[in-house]
Amino acid sequence: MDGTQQSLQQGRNDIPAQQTGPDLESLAQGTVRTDWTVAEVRALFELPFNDLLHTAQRAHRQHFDPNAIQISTLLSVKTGGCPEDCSYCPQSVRYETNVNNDPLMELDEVVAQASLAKAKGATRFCMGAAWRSPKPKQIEQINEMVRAVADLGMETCATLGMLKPEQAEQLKEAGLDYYNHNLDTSERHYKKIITTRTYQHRLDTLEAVRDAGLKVCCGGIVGMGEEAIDRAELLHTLATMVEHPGSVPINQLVQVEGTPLDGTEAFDALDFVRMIAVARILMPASHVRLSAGREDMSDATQALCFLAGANSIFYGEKLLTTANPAADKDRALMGKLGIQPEPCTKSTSSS
Ligand code: SAM
Ligand code: DTB
Ligand code: SF4
Repeated sequence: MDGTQQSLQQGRNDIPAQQTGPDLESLAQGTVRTDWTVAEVRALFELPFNDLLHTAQRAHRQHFDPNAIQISTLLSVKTGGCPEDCSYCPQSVRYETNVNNDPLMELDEVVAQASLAKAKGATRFCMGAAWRSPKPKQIEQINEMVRAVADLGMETCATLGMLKPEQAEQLKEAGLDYYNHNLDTSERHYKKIITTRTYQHRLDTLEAVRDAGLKVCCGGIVGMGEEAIDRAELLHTLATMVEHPGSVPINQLVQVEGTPLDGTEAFDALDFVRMIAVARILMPASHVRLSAGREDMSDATQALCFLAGANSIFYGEKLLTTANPAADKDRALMGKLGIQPEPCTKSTSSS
């Protein structure tokens, strides 16, 4: 016996006997459940990496083509000057960043950007505004943009801050498909990240969005100095909503100079992959989006995310204000992996 084998054998005596773990066979069936416990979620995070990824990939295949991903492009239609204090965000007026306070974009410009995104292969166009919540006039202006983008034959998404039930209904009426509103993190950690609106405010907006018949896009950010329990609690909250969000963006913090979270310890790539895999198992029929942070990820990390069940990306060189991989780089990655764009769900005369 060589030294390594000896030490491995000796080490084995120190490892506690394995407790009964999650039933991987049952999880791989991909049954949609909303009754998960936090203990169950934690146990998923503690699985050996290979068991976790294999189970996530099996659950993924129950609901999706494993070689297709949904492609969204983002546009910041109202950039900067936001009164909120989200400590990750370069658009808050409270932090000195290089983001200016721009007015709402003209309709023509939005349509031009959406057409370009469509020509490059995006099927969904997501319009973001740096608002705490939109005013009535602003909802009207956004509604015009929604109608025009829908007329291009694209799916539409908006992220405009907090909404009242009637505002969600107005957006639905205009033809909006998805509304993005993230929980960002666990309720406990949230208080250290944002003080100007509560977790309950976010849950109320999500309820208004759901009740209006809009599809919910809701996820969070990792790498904000949270603990493992916070990531488990965030996914638990999402996976125990009355209905799982149709789209679950998992963002890795993009650190921006001037924001309070700049300088936070870099997030471990394999922990990011775990986050994707656990989201996939908990919400097997939802699109899980490998969202912000891809500029800092290797092709290998992204490939592992797809294996773990990520099946959506933001595509195009810009997120809202920060960089995203160039479209040709993403096309090359998809080519290497044999991944195809998922077909658009919209069928209009112009599409
Ligand atoms: N102002 C609206 C709001 O906050 O509801 C909509 C736009 S806001 C920029 C949308 C989401 O982007 C945030 O909730 C957050 O999850 C994500 N985000 C913002 N800055 C980020 C960053 N630096 N890194 C990763 N995700 C970020
Ligand atoms: C989401 O979950 N991530 C996107 C989108 N929804 C709106 C935003 C990421 C923003 C990253 C920082 C920036 O570009 O300003
Ligand atoms: Fe404003 Fe949204 Fe940024 Fe928060 S995340 S500061 S609400 S733009």
